[in-house]
Amino acid sequence: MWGIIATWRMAVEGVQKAADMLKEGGDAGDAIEAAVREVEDFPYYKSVGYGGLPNEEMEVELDAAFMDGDTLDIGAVAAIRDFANPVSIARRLAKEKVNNLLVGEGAEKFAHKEGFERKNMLTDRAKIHYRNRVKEITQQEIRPYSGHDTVGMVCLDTKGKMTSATSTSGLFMKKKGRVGDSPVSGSGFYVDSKVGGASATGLGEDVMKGCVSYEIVRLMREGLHPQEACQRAVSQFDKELRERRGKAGDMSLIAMNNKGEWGVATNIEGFSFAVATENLKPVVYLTRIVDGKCVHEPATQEWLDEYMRTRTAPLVEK
Ligand code: SD4
Repeated sequence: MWGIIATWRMAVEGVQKAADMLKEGGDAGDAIEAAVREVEDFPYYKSVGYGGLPNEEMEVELDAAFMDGDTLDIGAVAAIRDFANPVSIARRLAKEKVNNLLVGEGAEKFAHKEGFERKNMLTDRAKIHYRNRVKEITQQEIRPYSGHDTVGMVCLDTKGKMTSATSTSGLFMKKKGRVGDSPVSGSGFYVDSKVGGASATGLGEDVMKGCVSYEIVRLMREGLHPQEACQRAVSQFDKELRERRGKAGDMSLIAMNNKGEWGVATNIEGFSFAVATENLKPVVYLTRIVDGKCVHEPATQEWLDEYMRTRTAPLVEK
């Protein structure tokens, strides 16, 4: 069995690419890296890689992680600037014995020495978003921007190896140096090939409070199906946050176990994800919350067309 699951519609081209590799017996590390890079390189996605939205200083600071579920190796970078594919830097770091999580300038120096491609990640389009946002923002609190799209994935190859990876520009207008859940083990991602893996998108500050990706893997280890594990972890933690803090940030989690079974849960309307397995060709699903339970339906062609149209629509400066 092989499979890959990823947050948001934007991941489907990468999922397709990974599926092509996995069905030929490709490695889960290579497949997930190729899939995440595909998202990082597409300039119209506003929360990942090139074209990602900047922090309050108008700099694009990126977070990314990679985990190998066989060895439990982890590599992650946080607040890194001017490199094209943070997920590849994270994967390279995962091979190091020490220094698995590097931030800011240290991460940039490592990437430079390792020969990674430098790239100015701030696009003209992102600059317009920035200037428009500056005009709106004065009294608003910072939260995931509408259409916020961190990519998080879990992958299983035919040898039973599992991997997990994330990549994000974090929250639009975040403070310089702010790091979310995406490069933090157990929060934005976790994977153990003996069980399965999970990954998150949403408000990092809240996801980190519950180590939600690890919690889902823990529940799967106890025998829960990935869908039940995601549902229980997200519902319980959402409730916990509301009881203790009066509100809960956006939280959407995807998971897959080592049999290729998968699950998704969210506390928001409008979450989409992409999945492919040996038995399922790459497909985009939309999740609705019905009586407190997440229900997934394949996205219609109309929805898919509208998604691309709005993502690539001309942008006017306000
Ligand atoms: C963060 N979790 O930096 C990320 C943001 C995100 O979709 O997921 N946006 O907090």
